[in-house]
Amino acid sequence: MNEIINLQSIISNFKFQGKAVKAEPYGNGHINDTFCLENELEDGTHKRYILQRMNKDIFLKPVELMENVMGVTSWIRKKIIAAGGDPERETLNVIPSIDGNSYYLDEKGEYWRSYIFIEDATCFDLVENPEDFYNSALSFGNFQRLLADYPAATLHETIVNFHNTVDRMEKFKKAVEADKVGLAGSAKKEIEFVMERANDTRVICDALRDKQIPLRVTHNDTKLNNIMIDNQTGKGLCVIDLDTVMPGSALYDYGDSIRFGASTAAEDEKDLSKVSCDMELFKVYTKGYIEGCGGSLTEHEIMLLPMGAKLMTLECGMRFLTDYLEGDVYFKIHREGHNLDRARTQFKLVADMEQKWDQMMSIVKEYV
Ligand code: ADP
Ligand code: GN1
Ligand code: MG
Repeated sequence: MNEIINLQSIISNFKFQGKAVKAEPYGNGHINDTFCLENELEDGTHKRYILQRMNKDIFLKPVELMENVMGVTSWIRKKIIAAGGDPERETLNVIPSIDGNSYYLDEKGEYWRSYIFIEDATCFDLVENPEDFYNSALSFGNFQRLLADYPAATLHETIVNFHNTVDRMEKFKKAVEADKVGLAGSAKKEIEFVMERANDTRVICDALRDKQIPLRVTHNDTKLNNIMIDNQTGKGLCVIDLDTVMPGSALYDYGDSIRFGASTAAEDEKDLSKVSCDMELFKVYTKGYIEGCGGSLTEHEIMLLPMGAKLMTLECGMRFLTDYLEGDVYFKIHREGHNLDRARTQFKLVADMEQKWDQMMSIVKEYV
């Protein structure tokens, strides 16, 4: 963030406890501008909050988005309370603005929101041990189960066609054709890699269209750093980043977790020899996700899990590459060529999954 933001004026518009003593940029999200705010209370203790400026270029209807967040968190909250859990830590808690809204609209037209900071829990960018990954799978599966009876028709579609891989392919082709910033020549191999897999992009879309698999309420952005793992228990504590909760497929949630978490390297690793899809991690996540969903996944969904992993990885690679070709307008970048590096790791993973296809299929078959 190069601009200077007057956080103090933003902070004064929320119903926070105590007095702000510190506020700094926080986390590794690619979309919103996230800050950690630390307040001192009257008794001298400190309390932290997450303060976020929502990306309004990406989320075109922030008010509707916050309606989704309020709806989903209050739904989950009731279930947590009924199960004897801690609703302050196991779901996001929105701090209202002083005029009682779930967001604050500043004079520049920017939308802000705030959550209670979940303490004693960690968001990981890389899996540190298979147990954590298994626990994250249980939580993401469980999250989908908690929302299974949510009135889906009341949810706003925060990003239209978010995981429609056919539509993503079309957008990708247009970006290649337009070659807006003249970089297509530097990504010939990568563009070809995507084009060769154009037919694959239909598989989940067709299965949904033909009702071979059900439409569910899903998270749609299930990367490992969108879940908080409890520092004491090592268990998945709270699913965060609810901006894309919408009707979708369980294959999206499962697939996106594999894409990010079963990779042996960071999403933007430059040394591709370090990047592969770890079959041990694939196995533990598959087990955890199917368990977390509480037996609700159909046989057809289970058989399509490897395709979910491959297509979510291909889609994400396509999205990074599209953004590279369009001049880095979507994902935050931290170095030149960052989106191309990210696209390359995704394509390396796709190629690796294709090599390991039989292994992946035999792992999921154990659960049919
Ligand atoms: P983005 O959409 O940009 O990824 P997130 O909502 O995922 O934004 O937030 C970015 C990061 O901020 C998360 O990966 C996490 O580290 C941290 N974070 C978000 N919400 C909380 C919270 N309630 N408590 C603690 N950390 C949080
Ligand atoms: C973004 O918001 P964040 O950083 O958790 C993106 C995901 C991508 C991911 C790739 C709303 O996730 O779809 O898979 O980056 N979120 C949105 O790391 O586009
Ligand atoms: Mg996030």
